[in-house]
Amino acid sequence: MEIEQTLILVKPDGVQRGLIGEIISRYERKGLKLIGLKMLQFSRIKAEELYAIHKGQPFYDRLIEFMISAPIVAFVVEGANAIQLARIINGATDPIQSEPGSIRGDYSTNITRNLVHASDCPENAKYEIPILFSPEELC
Ligand code: 3AN
Repeated sequence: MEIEQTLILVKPDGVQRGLIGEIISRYERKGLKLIGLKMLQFSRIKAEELYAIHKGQPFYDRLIEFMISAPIVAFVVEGANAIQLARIINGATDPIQSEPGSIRGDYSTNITRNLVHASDCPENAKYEIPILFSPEELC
């Protein structure tokens, strides 16, 4: 069993819709440990750093504009298989495939405004967490 850390973001739509508590509580009740938490508004530079792997995709510009448009909540959770578990808790990117019971399955119909982000593999978690959290900000 691998103890992992992963970056979760409540995107601007999740903040605006009043779903911060609902989203965080799904991670807590699963048993993942919250080790860092903050609210912020992305600078364009940091949003582009986070989504560097998507540069060139047709949805890239829309994604960046959306992510910098309003405040987000960022948090880091830790636990056994946290990366894969977070993807299951969030649900599939495509709203037609996100299962009821997942955050996107329960609350989103839109592929861009899809409430949450979670790192998709250990390498990306190690790349993404330091973009938003210094080591001192993680407990
Ligand atoms: P996920 O957030 O499920 O890991 P990624 O990492 O493939 O999905 O994509 C990052 C973000 O880019 C998604 N959360 C979504 O907002 C946006 N996105 C991904 N694929 C598309 C697409 N085909 N059309 C529009 N937006 C997309």
